[in-house]
Amino acid sequence: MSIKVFINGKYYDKKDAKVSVFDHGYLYGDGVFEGIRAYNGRVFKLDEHLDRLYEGIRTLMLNVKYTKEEMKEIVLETLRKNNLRDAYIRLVVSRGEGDLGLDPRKCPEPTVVCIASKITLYPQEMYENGLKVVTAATRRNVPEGVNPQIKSLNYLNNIMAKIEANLAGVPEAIMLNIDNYVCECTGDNIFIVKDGKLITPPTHSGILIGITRNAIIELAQEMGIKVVEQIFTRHELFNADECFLTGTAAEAIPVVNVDGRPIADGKPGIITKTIIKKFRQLVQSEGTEIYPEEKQGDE
Ligand code: PXG
Repeated sequence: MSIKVFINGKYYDKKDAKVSVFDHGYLYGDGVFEGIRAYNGRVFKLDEHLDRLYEGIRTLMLNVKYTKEEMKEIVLETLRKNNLRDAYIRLVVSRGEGDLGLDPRKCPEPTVVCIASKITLYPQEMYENGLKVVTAATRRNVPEGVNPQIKSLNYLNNIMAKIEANLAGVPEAIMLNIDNYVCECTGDNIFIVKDGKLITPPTHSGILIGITRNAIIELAQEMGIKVVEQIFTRHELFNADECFLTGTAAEAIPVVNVDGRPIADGKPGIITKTIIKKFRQLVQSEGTEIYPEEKQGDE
């Protein structure tokens, strides 16, 4: 069965799911997106993803006609139309179709797309043995420009950093901010463990405030682990006891080597492993139900 894609109020088969070349999302990267996961019939942190999407929408002054509640229903209905219980959801809101020229006033109506599909994850082996990563020369963009808190359709800095990772033969790259502090990865936030404490860069260092990051902070605090949002350098990263990345696609995944330096003994740490386990339990047990008519225990 072909997947059904939502575009501006209608569902299209994958082969017919097309957006105009005059859409300013395509022409200028003018728009925002979200990557969301569903596990076991529930959408994880849907409200948080929609809050972040609508913050970007407000800042970019996109004239979206759907309320947050309606957008929520679009996500759930797209999952139902595709009979999915475990999925990766991509919501895209672009400026819409308009004549050439940057001016957003050329575009009367934003384009809203919702794709629900299967997800390809890092291989299980990487969760067990951890990732090798490198630091990219390309910096994360500055908050004074396009604020990294906006999950915008312009990901070029991150894509350049991803190319650097590809060239180095590793799956991810660490991005620094212009002050040389560790910021995040191309599509994941970063945590280190030092002396039993979790440390992650603060919002003002120029990161996307990851939904997974926030969930992990909460989880760690519930486990009695101290969490601090604090800037740190590559030196501190090289000398951390443990390191892991968090993101909707990756969930939580250990990092065992940065720029050729093994992190501690070069194996995933105990706190990292515990957090990964707890996070996996969490995603299976909470979220917005896609099929609320299903009886409990009916699965
Ligand atoms: N930093 C950046 C720059 C991201 O793009 C994260 C951190 C993690 O945020 P969340 O909210 O997911 O915990 C992201 C998220 C994709 C894809 O298709 C990218 C992300 C999420 C899902 C899918 O490449 N980026």
